[in-house]
Amino acid sequence: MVAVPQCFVGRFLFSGLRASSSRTLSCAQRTWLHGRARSHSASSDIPGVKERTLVAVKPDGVQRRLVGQIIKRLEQRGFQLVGLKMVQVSEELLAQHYVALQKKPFYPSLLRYMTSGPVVAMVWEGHNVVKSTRMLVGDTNPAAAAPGTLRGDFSVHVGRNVVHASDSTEVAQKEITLWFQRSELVDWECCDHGNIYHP
Ligand code: DAT
Ligand code: MG
Repeated sequence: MVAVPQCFVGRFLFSGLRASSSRTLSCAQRTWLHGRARSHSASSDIPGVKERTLVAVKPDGVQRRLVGQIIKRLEQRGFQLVGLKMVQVSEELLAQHYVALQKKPFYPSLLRYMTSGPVVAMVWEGHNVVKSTRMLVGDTNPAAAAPGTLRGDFSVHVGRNVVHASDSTEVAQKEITLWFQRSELVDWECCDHGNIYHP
C-alpha cells in the first residue's frame, strides 16, 4: 500500500476536494480517509447495520452453477459477505435446522435433497438484511415467487427451490450459530460504506 502523507490528506479533507480526489486513491486509502473524515458514520452507529442472516445455496443451486448469480444479487443490493463455505451437510445439522418441519410429510425427501450434494453456506450483513434477503429470495413455493426474485427466476418446484434464507432475526442468529463457528465469520467494513449508508 502507498503511504498517504498527512499534509496530502489534510489538503483533501479541508479543501472540499476529497470526494473527487479520492477517485484516484486505492480502496485502502479511501477507507483510511473516510475513517479520518467521519465522526459518527461508523457502521456501529447506524441502527441495525450489523444485522446478519444465513443464506445457503442448496444442492440444486450448486449443481446448476447458480452460486455466482446468487452472490451477485446480494452484493449488488449492497449487502456485505461476512462468511462463506462449501459443506456437505449432515443429517444431524439438518435435523436442528429444520426442527419445525420434522412432522411434515415432505421432511424425509427434504433431508435426502439437502444431503444430495454440497451446499454453499453464507452469512450476509447489513441494514434489514433478514427481511430484504427474504424478499430477494421470494416465496417458498416458486410458483408463487415473483419474477425477479431468486426462486421466481431460477426454480419451478417447492422441492427444488435453490436457496435458503433465514426468516426472522431470531432464527437468523440460531442458524448462523448452527452453521458457522465464530472464527469463520469476519468483522470488516467495506470501503464503499459511505455510499451505501447515510450516517
Ligand atoms: P422457506 O425455505 O421459504 O423458509 P420453509 O421454512 O417453510 O420455507 O420450508 C423449508 C423448505 O422445506 C423449503 O424451502 C422447501 C421445503 N418445503 C416446504 N414446503 C414444502 C412442500 N410442501 N413440499 C416439499 N418441500 C417443501
Ligand atoms: Mg424457513
